[in-house]
Amino acid sequence: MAPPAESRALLERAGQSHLLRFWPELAPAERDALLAALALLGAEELGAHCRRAAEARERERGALQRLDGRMEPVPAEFLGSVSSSQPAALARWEAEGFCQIAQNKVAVLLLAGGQGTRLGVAYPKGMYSVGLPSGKTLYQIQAERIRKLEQLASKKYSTTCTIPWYIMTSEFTLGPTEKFFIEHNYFNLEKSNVVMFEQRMLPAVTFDGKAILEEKGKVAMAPDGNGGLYRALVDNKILEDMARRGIQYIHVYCVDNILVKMADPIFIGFCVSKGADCGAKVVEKAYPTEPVGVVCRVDGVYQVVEYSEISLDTAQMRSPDGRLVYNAGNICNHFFTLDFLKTVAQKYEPHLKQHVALKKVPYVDEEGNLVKPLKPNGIKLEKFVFDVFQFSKNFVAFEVLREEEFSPLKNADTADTDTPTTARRALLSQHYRWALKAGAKFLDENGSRIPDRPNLSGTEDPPAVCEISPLVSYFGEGLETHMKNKDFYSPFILEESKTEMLEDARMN
Ligand code: UD2
Repeated sequence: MAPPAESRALLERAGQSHLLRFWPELAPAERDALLAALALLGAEELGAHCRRAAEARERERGALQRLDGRMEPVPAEFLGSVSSSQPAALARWEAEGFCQIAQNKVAVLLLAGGQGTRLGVAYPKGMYSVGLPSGKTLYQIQAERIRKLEQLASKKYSTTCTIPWYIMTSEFTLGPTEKFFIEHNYFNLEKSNVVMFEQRMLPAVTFDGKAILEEKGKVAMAPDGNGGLYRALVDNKILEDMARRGIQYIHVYCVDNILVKMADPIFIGFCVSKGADCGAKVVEKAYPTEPVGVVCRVDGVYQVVEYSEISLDTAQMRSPDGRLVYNAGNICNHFFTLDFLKTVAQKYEPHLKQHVALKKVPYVDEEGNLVKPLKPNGIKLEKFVFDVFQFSKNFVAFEVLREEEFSPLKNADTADTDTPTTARRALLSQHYRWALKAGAKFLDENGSRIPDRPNLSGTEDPPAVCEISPLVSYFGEGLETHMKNKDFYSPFILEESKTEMLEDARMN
């Protein structure tokens, strides 16, 4: 049976009739599914999308040089920093942050729609366990940090507060993420305070502007980038949900940073105190080609220039003090006011740039064989979450310490950086440093004292293994009660259930 004449005519006009090439071979259900998918995309829109993708790729090939001359670093007055601020200022910002959290004005929003191709697992990254002694996954760690922070804020203000957790997923991640949360009873968070929603998908396109078939009857689709957030907020009425709950400030973050300080009271307090509508946490970039974007100004307007979009010459530029000129490394931790998000969603979203990502997209060739290309063959158009900085009326950046706050999980252990091993090491060295600071002593399996290494960096394996549950401590606070002058056999896990025992021992 021939495909419906109307569909064929529409696709032909849009330059996409190849999508029906295998029609005669498709089973009835596959035909229905293909027609339904094409109807949803709309032939005209699909044609326009494919043209846009091919043109954008052409344009971007010559764009780097032009951007370089227009970049300038973030001026010092708009850049706060943990390391150069007085303790009193940090304490003030922290108190401000806690005050906002206690009033139920703060939410966290997780970007979790990515495909995690570099890590090479077939499930959402948040479900990944980096091999901690507790076996906890990224999602569990994050859920426990939220619970602890709620407790801390509630206690400080003798109230009961909630930090709603919004999770943006995609067609790839929604199903498994939901299932995982249900299986784990939402990690003891109130289900109604965990709001999952889905971002849109876009077809992948060949360099000459044709949508790609990943199966004989299936168009290859990919999420529309983490800047798809702004459309997804509208599609799913999330801003209304936030307004209903009285949320005013939102901390947006990406799924794979094992050290993420969700709803960090210091960062929230800093942004609120400065009257910012939009803010970004940054760390000092480690080396010129590190795969993090840099926060800077382009033509006087705030922006992140992504690692794939900065030229090597510019990335390597150094100031007289030897630091990289563009050193404000974006760690995908953003602050937004609800009002700012509303303005972006209503007014600016259509103007956000569509970035070109060149990917290896598996496809069926003209003979119908499945091909897994060895080099990029497809264009994915993506919006970036930080591209809204340009619309901010009062943008601030806040520099934090890498070893305390940034260790992303991007690659499998075969790579040198940003792997399960580096993430596990970063977390365990941080917990080891916290434990030492709280006065803990460590013993090996023979009962011999393990010499202390208080200045251990996040890139080394700690001499003793000590994992501290986020339910016991959010960021190293309150550990003396459980650990001061006590001996712990390595490896040791400080779980909430053990803390009472330790306190009893201290009293006696
Ligand atoms: C991101 C930043 C980069 C740097 C780096 C630090 C962007 C665009 N780039 O780069 O500047 O800060 O992180 O770790 O933010 N995601 C979605 N939907 C999508 C695509 C991605 O939700 O369609 C999520 C993804 O699940 C992850 C986050 O966005 O949580 C970042 O995505 P990525 O890991 O692909 O970004 P990366 O490492 O290229």
